[in-house]
Amino acid sequence: MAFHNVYPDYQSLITVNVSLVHKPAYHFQPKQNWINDPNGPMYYKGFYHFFCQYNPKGAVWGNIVWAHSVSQDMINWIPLKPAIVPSKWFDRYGCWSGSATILPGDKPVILYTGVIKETPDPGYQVQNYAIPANYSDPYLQDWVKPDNNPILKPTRENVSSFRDPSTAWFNNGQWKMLIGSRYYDRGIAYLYRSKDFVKWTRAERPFHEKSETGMWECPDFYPVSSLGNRNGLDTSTLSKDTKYVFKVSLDETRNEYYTIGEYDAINDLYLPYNTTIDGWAGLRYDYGNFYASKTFFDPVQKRRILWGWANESSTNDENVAKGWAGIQLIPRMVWMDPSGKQLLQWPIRELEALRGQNMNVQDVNLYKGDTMEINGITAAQADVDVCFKFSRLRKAEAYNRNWDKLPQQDLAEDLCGIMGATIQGGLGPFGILTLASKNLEEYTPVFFRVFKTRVKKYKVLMCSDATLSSTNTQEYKPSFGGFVDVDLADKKLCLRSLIDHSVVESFAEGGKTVITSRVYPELAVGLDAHLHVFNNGTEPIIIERLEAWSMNTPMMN
Ligand code: DQQ
Repeated sequence: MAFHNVYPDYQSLITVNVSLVHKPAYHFQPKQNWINDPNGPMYYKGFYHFFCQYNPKGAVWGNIVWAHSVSQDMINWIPLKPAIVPSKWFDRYGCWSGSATILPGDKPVILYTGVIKETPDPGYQVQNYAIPANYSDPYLQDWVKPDNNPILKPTRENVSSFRDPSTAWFNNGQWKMLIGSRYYDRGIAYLYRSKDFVKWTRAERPFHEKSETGMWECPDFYPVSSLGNRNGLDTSTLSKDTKYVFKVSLDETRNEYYTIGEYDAINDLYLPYNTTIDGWAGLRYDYGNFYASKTFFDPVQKRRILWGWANESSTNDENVAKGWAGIQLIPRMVWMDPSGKQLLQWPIRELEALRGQNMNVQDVNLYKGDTMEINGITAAQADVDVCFKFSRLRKAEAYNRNWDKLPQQDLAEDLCGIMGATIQGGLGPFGILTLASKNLEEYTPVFFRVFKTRVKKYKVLMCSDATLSSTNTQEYKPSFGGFVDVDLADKKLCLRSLIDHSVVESFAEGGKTVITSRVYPELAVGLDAHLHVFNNGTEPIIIERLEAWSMNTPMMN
């Protein structure tokens, strides 16, 4: 849904009622109203700071300011007043997305996009900076926008496609940062250099660009350790062993993709390896509802953390009626997979402190058509971690070799739509039924199905299918899917799902493939929600180990 559409009739409708029915409990969100992109995450003097795009009036996009919260664990949040709100000629029509950079001497600076005119659609964009009014306030409650703003104006051809400054990095005596843009259908990340963080000059060549990808929003660029090391790196780290990640959010498809590559620090160019697809069919952090993501380096725990926004799948009218829209997904640690081909992601371990009442299952067989309920936990607010084993791969269904000609994301989604959890298979479908109603009128299955290619390789499909999630017919109910890059030598597949009322965030195989679904059951609500494990393949599956926890509710804004 292209939310940049302004809904004049909706954007200033004041929220009167907040419905808690589908409101997530442990995912980041304000008390009410609309949020979108994560902005400027950082750590400062004992607190994690988080900002995001926020409509202070109502529950659809519009009137955008930077909401601000602080936390000591990124799970419990204290709300502060919005940090950046339209107040000057250079941001009168909106304070759009941006990033934080910590300058030497522990001095944070925010770069953000200001909208100075409403035309041309979606607005005339410039780049601004803001600095703390009082560096000794660990909450950084007040921000100053100096009068020498804007620091960057667009060129004639990209006045309305010039936004979302990245975190800056420092090398060869200068600061560097990226701005998302396009030229017709060519997505572009422009690189700017500065010695003083105020006067910026555009590099002659874009940092990276790609035809037929449309406007690049929220570019993110960072180093990752490549030595099988989970430690994150500060954005300015430059070493021979380091690999780089470059991510863009595609306005046209509302998906993101990332590549892994090299950084040419002399010419300030990004060079993706030819082993990763550079285009909309590239790798995704999340094959479901996930957009405008941004990472930051956590200097305390030496890790890189990824934040991503999950929009609602409900209609504008429904959002206005419930009084809120948009959540941030649980912050994820990201690091390089030992294969070097992709990243791995895992919910930050601080989340585990919310785990309460617990259920365990071990060594239980699931034969074709079996479902088993996991009782004793609050299934609408839970964390489930399960590993499935099987003794043979022989029954895996044939993988049609023509499928390889299709973009893998489309294929995965199509297969999940056609071969849902109820369609019997060989090795799979097996997995969990989340947010299930008592008599299974509603449920959101998260499951695996294994295919065998002609060269005796296995293709593992992961699905998170909202088709039957709700008896409400108005919602968007996609069958999200992604492939999981494993060889199955250990004949085992593991899955973790974070279930939180209207969000199911699922991690396969230690974070190789991740899918988030937003769903709004009518019956499987609160204490009427159930959790099951199931197998609908002819090959028996063994639940090697399942642990499920009721999740407690943190302090949430
Ligand atoms: N959201 C912001 C823009 C950004 C878009 C406006 C991405 O800065 O390009 O709310 O979701």
